[in-house]
Amino acid sequence: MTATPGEAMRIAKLGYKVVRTETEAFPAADSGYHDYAEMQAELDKAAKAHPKIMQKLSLGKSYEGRDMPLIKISDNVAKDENEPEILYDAHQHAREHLTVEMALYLVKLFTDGYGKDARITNLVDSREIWIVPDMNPDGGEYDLTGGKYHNWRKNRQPVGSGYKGVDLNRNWSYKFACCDGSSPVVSSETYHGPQAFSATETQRLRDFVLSRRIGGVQQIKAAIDFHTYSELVLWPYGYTMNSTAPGLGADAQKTFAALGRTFAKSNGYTAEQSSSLYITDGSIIDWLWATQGVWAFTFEMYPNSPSKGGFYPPASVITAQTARNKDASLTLAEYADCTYKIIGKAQLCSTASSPR
Ligand code: 0X9
Ligand code: CA
Ligand code: CA
Ligand code: ZN
Repeated sequence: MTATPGEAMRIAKLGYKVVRTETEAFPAADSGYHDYAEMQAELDKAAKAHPKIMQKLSLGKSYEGRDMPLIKISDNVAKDENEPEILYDAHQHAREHLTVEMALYLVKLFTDGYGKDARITNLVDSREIWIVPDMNPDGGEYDLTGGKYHNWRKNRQPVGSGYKGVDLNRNWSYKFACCDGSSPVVSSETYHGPQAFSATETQRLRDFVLSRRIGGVQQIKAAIDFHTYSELVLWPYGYTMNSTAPGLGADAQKTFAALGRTFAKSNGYTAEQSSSLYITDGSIIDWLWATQGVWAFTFEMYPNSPSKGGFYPPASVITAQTARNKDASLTLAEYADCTYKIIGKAQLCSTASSPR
């Protein structure tokens, strides 16, 4: 029996179990990319191979009912230990498929490298690593329908006037729709949604992040939100051109810039405050920093020009362009216990790390 997503949802609400079987695939030339089902299979395989250090959990379901996997990697993985936590999330934007490959690369890096590579082993032993490989499974699958790309960015939630889709990276609540960095128009690529967290998928990640606040202390200390493309390392805030602003003082700004420049040295990207690109309001990193005190970066991955494939670079680049972010991803995790070390102000960590 088959049903449209809308029908399936109504059937599910009646109490019947709805199993999703239809899946999309990449065009044959790009079969090196993982579609949704292949991503899930890869994650299941890794979890099975590394049960002591990896768990495949769930953030819950997307608007259309797809499971949103949540990966935890750490020693004693079944226990919540008192270790700095790091979040890597990918694929808020549907057409940015290379970011799913980035997340899968990190899963492999931390699991296959454990017990073999001292740097990886130290991190897995001393950190709790969270990976959200697919923030927008509905949009990602839609982007592949009919065997061709649709240049789709948003999620697939109906938004009125027959249109679908909220820009997930404009739907976070901090300075939501404040500053012309998003659109109130339902058909726009940067439509922010009727209100903050109107999108099912931003609710899912928000609720997870808030669940990591224990005894008033946010356990997640640092994060990278992966996008494509432009080869940039970006730090908060996106909503204002000012480099310091409420909640982002001079020491924090210097620390963001020093970390960002360190990452850029290793991956060859350009490092800058996110608003230097253009103003964005309601983005995840502004929310993570301002409301949770998480040292959050946006990475815009390969390529740096539309002539190299834009949002759709060939699968032949995946290996090099994910490995390119190895050092930056590990360095962030290493600094997660005290980012202020990078500006020589470790003494700030005992006081300034308390949540605001
Ligand atoms: O516009 C975006 O959301 C990101 N660029 S993309 O081409 N991947 O859509 C940039 C976001 C940068 N701004 C913040 N992170 N605040
Ligand atoms: Ca642990
Ligand atoms: Ca913990
Ligand atoms: Zn993006």
